[in-house]
Amino acid sequence: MSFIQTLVEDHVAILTIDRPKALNALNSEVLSDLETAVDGLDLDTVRAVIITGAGEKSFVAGADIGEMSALSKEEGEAFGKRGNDVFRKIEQLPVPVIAAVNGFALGGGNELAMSCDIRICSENAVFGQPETGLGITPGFGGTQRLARLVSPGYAKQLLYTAKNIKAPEALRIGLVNAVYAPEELMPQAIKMAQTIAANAPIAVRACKKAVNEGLEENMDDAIRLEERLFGACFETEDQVEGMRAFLAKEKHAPYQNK
Ligand code: DAK
Repeated sequence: MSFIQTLVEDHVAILTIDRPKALNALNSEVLSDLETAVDGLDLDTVRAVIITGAGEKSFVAGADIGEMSALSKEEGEAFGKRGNDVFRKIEQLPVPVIAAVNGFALGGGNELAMSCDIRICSENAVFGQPETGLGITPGFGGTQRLARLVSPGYAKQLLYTAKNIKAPEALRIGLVNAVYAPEELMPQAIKMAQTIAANAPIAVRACKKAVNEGLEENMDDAIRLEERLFGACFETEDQVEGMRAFLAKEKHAPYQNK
């Protein structure tokens, strides 16, 4: 039995982390199951992914403290690499990934959410990097992604104080894009995923690549990257149909990923 439930409908995949006894904390098995679920996505069909947590209380309450408590230095580094490899795979999935944060997103939970392209959350969501209070640093990319997503100063405040923040503050600092009533979170995540899935898949993938890879480059190289990706969209069936329909004042045919 897997700790990840996968549901695919209408080009949208929903991956639910399902370990409610430990508030969906990430142990090695959950990480392996998550990687298997991500590897198993049929990217010919899936155009957007949602990651969420089972239950109403927690997205992911962090890496598993019980499992980490007895690790040696070498094992700690290996555990960090394990999580980083899986989260990097999520970050580099060709299709957009939305984190629907339905409660606690602490430590590895916040790090998982930050590996996704877009974060939305419920009103009861709580974010934080409690690691320094446990005698460790974040180990699944938290120091790097947090400093890039919010200001370096705010990231350092969260890292050094180990204090959690609630949904409105996460919204204020740009860690999440929107906050919803708990019962609205998944419908809104699905609506956003379906909107993405209805757009031309080659163009959407190119946007993800342009933003992610461009941010690692200087502006001249980043702009060149955008030019190449922009050029590659032309002569695709979807570009031809999208522009034909606009000029004919018609609704375009469903995009084919071609
Ligand atoms: N690990 C393991 N079990 C956890 C857990 C976690 N992170 N969080 C919660 N649980 C378990 C609790 O132990 C409890 O289990 P039982 O006692 O029922 O068996 C069950 O979930 C329910 O939790 P509570 O009874 O505590 O529920 P409350 O509502 O009272 O509190 C809470 C909810 C989320 C505020 C509290 O559970 C809590 O503070 N949890 C720990 C949150 C936390 O500190 N998370 C960050 C973990 S550190 C690295 C690699 C990775 C990382 C760092 C370094 N390297 C390799 C360098 C990542 C680190 C982290 O993520």
